[in-house]
Amino acid sequence: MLTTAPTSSRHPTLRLWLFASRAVRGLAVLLALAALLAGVGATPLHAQPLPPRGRALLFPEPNFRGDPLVVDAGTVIENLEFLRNSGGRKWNDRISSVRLEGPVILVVFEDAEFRGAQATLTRDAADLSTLSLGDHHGATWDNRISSLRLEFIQPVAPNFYRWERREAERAVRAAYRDILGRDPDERGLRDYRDRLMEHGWNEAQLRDNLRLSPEFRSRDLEAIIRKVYREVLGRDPDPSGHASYLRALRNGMTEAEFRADLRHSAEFVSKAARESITRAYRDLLRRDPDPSGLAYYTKQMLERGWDENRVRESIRASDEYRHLPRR
Ligand SMILES: [Ca+2]
Repeated sequence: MLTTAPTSSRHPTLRLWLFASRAVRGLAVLLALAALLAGVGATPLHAQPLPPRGRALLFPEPNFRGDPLVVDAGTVIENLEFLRNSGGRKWNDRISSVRLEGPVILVVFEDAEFRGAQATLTRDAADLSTLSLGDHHGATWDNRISSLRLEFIQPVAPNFYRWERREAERAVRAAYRDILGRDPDERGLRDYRDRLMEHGWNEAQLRDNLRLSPEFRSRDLEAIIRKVYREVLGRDPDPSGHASYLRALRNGMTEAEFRADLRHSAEFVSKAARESITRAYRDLLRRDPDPSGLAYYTKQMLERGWDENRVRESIRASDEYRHLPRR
């Protein structure tokens, strides 16, 4: 299930992929025929083992929400600009969470044609805004993927991923930022780069190792909880929120993951929705929203995925807006 743009046939990689996909379908038909024929005569002597299956689900929203782009193992997408979802929106710079199924790794790139920063995902990522790019501007992978490859994991050749020096250093820098909240010192950068390049470590091993470091284990969790609650929700933690985040942080949750998790809470989402709706009312209708308008638009935003622009469109279509004296 790969949604394609009308312009896709002009695009060599995509055409190749579509061809491959047709070939796979053709093969399936042949196999079905062979099975039929075999059934007529005798039991086949050598049942062919099925190849390992795997796929990735790429979601437009964090926490695996929204209609995903589904890609099968072996897929190479040179430019997400040429892929659109069923609503006609381009997939470029629009992926916010990733689920991996089966023995696959996903190699993602910041730019089209496998250029720019790259990262290898070996496990689910519920929120790409918690994964730093490793550049010098503190950017994350959220809404930034422009090309990708979904590869089978080769269990017999665990070191098949060959790190370029620059990429290895980028991965170390990103992991330090995400897990320790700082840039690596010279020695840490060198040691972990060597482990990636010479000992065949992957990015997940690097990150797991940092989570076991004394520096990470001795974080001031109380201070982190107070700080993040104030930043995101503008208040002190309640006892039950405090207890559950304390547990999660002790189990290795990073500060960025904590912040992202709170940003997905009903409290934050409805607070943000209320702010958007109030802004739209003041701009367009020159008044604050009444309770029923606020309730209606909050529902549309939380349950039907409306954004502020969609709210504004709807307000512009209202009688009140149309009858407003023009400035
Ligand atoms: Ca991009």
